[in-house]
Amino acid sequence: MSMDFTTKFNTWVAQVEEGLDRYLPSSSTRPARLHEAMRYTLQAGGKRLRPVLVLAAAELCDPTGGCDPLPAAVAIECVHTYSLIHDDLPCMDNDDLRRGRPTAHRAFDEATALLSGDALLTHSFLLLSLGYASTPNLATALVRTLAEAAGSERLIGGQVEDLSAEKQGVVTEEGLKYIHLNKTAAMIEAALVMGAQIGGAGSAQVENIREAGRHLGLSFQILDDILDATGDTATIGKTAGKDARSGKATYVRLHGLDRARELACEASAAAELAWGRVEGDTSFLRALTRHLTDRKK
Ligand code: GRG
Repeated sequence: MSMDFTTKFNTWVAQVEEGLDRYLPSSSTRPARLHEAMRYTLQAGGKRLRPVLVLAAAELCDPTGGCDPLPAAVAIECVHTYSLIHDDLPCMDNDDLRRGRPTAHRAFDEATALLSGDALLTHSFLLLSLGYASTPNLATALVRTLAEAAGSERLIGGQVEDLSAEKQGVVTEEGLKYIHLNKTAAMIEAALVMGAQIGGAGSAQVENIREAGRHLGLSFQILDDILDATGDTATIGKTAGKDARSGKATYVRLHGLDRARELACEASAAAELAWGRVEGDTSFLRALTRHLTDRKK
């Protein structure tokens, strides 16, 4: 029986929440303050987009569910959460609010926040090595996909250029695309590719899925820029209007709100087209693409 989009999304989010609880050390594990801090941001209720993409891509490529995608889903959420904790630190965006709560360095202290991010990043690779120990080739492929996406040429590279564009107060179209493709799209692509790898997809299918992820990632980030400019702090769960105040490189700054909205729709349409080249039942992922283009947080 086919479930509707929201039911399916919520079912997967519930599995992810359960996985986060199961695969993280308990908050009483020594040193308790560190484990409390790891769980504090991780379990603050993000959208869980990346782990849901892992689960959805795995089901798309192997509807029989031969191999459990949950450890990989939890691993990518750990990396994503580490990047948010570090991004909020005083040496980067210096933000007070994340996922509707005081940021980790406000709720704990700067050293604990920094180390909780480090620990989440490290834990993600432990989860991949333990979760896929019985399929070593798959474990290696997943480690590679996640490490490449989170590494110096993608997530961290995008963050570095973002910070330097903000400092210099200069942003070009090419620079902005580099930042968005690497800071945001890399992890969205990686989530889909990891799911496809778990589902045993061949290289053509993996590349088509990666391509859809790239467009989805761009559209997601343009919407993030739009929501920062138009949303309210209570709804988006982080400080609204911060990009404009800090002179951040965004699509809204470069093109204005109306053109940014058009560009988000164009990126979303490109993702739709890319889903058309992917084999299997892509209805959930297409619906998710549309849903993310209309999102309010
Ligand atoms: C510190 C290496 C390092 C990287 C930081 C994630 C990040 C890069 C910066 C956060 C600010 C930002 C706008 C990043 C772009 C990616 C993005 C939109 C992150 C927020 O993802 P959501 O909206 O967050 O999925 P939730 O909380 O719902 O998981």
